[in-house]
Amino acid sequence: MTAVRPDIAPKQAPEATRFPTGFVWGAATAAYQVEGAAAEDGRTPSIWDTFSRTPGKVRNGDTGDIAADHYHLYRDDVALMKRLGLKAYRFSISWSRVQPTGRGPAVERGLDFYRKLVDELLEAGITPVATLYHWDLPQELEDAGGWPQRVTADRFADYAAIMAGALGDRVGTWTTFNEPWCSAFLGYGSGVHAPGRTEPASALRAAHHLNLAHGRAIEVLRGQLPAAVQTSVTLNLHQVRPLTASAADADAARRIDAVGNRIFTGPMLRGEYPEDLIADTRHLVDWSRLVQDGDLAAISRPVDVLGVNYYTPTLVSTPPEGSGDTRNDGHGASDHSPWPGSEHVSFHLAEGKERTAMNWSIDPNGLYSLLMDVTRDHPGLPLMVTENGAAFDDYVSPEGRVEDPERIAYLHGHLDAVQRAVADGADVRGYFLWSLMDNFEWAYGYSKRFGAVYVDYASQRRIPKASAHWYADVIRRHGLPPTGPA
Ligand code: IFM
Repeated sequence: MTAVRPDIAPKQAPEATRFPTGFVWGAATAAYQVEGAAAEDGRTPSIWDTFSRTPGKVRNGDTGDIAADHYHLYRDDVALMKRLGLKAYRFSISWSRVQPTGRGPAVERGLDFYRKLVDELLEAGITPVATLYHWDLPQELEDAGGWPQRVTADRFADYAAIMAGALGDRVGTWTTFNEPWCSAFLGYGSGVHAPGRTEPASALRAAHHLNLAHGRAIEVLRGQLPAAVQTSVTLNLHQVRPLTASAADADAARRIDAVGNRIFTGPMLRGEYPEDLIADTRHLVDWSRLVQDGDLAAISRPVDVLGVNYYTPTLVSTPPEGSGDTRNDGHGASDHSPWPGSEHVSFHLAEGKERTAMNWSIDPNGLYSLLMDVTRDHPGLPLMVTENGAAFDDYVSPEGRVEDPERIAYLHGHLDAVQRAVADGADVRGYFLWSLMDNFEWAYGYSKRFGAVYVDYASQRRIPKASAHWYADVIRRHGLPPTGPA
């Protein structure tokens, strides 16, 4: 087993580099990206199994069949987390592993995996943070219509009840959804994610039913969980910026903010869909029929903490000729836009900024602004950075080490941004690095490495990268090293 490098010795950090008492240090993964064991112990295909087996959908024809084999190696992985000093582990549950058809009774063998994982974490002193849905709908539910169908929200509430019954009180925080924007708009709009449909109206319907499913699940969870257990949802809020000061670009930013962010924060945190979103999309859906009596009250049930994922800002304009260009929206190439009703907006890469292997520009101020914007718009709402990190072209040196100074610089800059936001009044309770280890990066397959821990997929050997040792040092200090990356 690899030990945490001793050459980064814990030092006493000056007060200025410290984070609030109780600030949680974690790392995150998701079921389909790491578990593997795709057909074991009763698990049935999810939409990502089907999608990844469809030729041309995922780079190199990669699938999550084996992934990082976390299903079998979870004990070693938890031991590694402990050595790194992680205080919390954010993972997701594979719905089709615990409820193979998406309805009816749970399969005990599937539940057992998560019981054992949670036991192992608690034994190691690591708080489990569980996400119910990170994009892997049971295929049977997609065959019945998927998220554009209202009944899928009912199915999700039943599944939430199963998980609360099985593990409720032993998980620190229950999160309903990870990035429902991706499920709705990449899954049913641009089609670069499973199930690969390209239907703008269905994408909007999916967004509403994901919102409804969230609200129904929060009701179920709150009804079953002890008061000390937290509920949440994680959103990939786009930090939208207009390219120029023109009115046209301001309108582009407003539109993308509406269909990228406020379509979720509006109903969840204010109990209403934004008027401008409805106006921009009313040629696609009849919102007065889609949103039924009681839906908004259900969706706006309070959460204890809002999870925020951030990687890069979103720079937009309205092109003079009016034809949009989504090549740089950061969400993958498609002839179909994931921005229904605002297809004429163009996306840009900021000039002069460094980029990650995803071609995403590196801009820690975007995270600072995002946390401050949410704090301004929703005062008093506790926040958690549930994902932040970067892919780089990592490799193992002949000495068996993985040096990733760019990732250390990325993490340092973004943690500094979190600290500045906290100092300026944002109630940020914790930070989860994406990702604990290299994994299946959706349509990019295994070609992108986001991990702090390198995974050699041929042997399943884990090698903590230099950034993992650096992060372990940050955790020990409860603050950033005073002089930047080690
Ligand atoms: O890998 C994904 C994760 O599943 C969701 N948020 C963004 C990450 C990087 O693309």
